[in-house]
Amino acid sequence: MRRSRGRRILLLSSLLAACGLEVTGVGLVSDPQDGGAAGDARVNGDASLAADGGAEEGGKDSGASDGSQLGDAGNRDAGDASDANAPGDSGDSGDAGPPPPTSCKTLLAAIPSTFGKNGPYTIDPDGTGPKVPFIVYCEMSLDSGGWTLVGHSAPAGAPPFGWTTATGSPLNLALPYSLNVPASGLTFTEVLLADQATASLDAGTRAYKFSVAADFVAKYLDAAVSTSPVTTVLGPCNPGGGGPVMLQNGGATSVTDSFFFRDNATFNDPGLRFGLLARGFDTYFTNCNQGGDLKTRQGSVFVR
Ligand SMILES: [Ca+2]
Repeated sequence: MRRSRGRRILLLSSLLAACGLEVTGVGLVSDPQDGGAAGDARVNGDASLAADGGAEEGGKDSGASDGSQLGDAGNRDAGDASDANAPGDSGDSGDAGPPPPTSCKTLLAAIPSTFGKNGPYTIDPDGTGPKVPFIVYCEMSLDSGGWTLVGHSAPAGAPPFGWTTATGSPLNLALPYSLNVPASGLTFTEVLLADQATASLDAGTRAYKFSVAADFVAKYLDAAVSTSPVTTVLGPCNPGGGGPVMLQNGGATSVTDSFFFRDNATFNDPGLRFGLLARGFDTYFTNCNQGGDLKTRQGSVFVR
């Protein structure tokens, strides 16, 4: 039990290290013998990593004053941390425990107590398939929760960036992040566009959602598709006629400079690229009805 958990933590440590993140203590997916499955699903990535840009300053993070991590106090386990670093800890009793969830949506469905607990979690979209589990940020509060972060911008961010581009890491707000959704195996039928709260991956003051076909990313690599109606999830902008007009077309998922959205299907001119860019939202229009009051805000793309 202890040794098995240690090995899984070691694996996650390696993944985090590959992302340039420090491991401050890691809880993995629901191990019923640990009691408190919800807490265990949570990765104890120190939220201050998001603000301080990751590995470079990661060593300064004690995690002791990490007030923004909800409900993870029980996961901080010095024994686990030492297990993760123990060079000789290669034993494994075969106690594999439940596999990671395939998405934040399935996590929330399996462990309803994760509702309201935004944060980093480990998912494995292809389940027992060959893809390696990885860390994502789950928005577990807005619109009933279950949203998986697949991209966020950063001030002065630059391409490549977009639906089919892998760059950055989810917890590092200093650089743009995009997952490369099809390569990850993640599936979804809803998209949530939100601005960022200050120094946080949580939504700030504006969020909009719409439904898409399950083959959205693959089918619209070089084409656009209507996203209407767009529904306001957060904020005062609640325009009629299908939502903020600049979000009414999506697709063009193969472009490597944005999560493309705009008021018409024209996406071939990179000089007129709108949507969530690596440096933040550009919606051309700024007001509620047309731009959803998103322009120039730092933003995130979640799927569910
Ligand atoms: Ca897998």
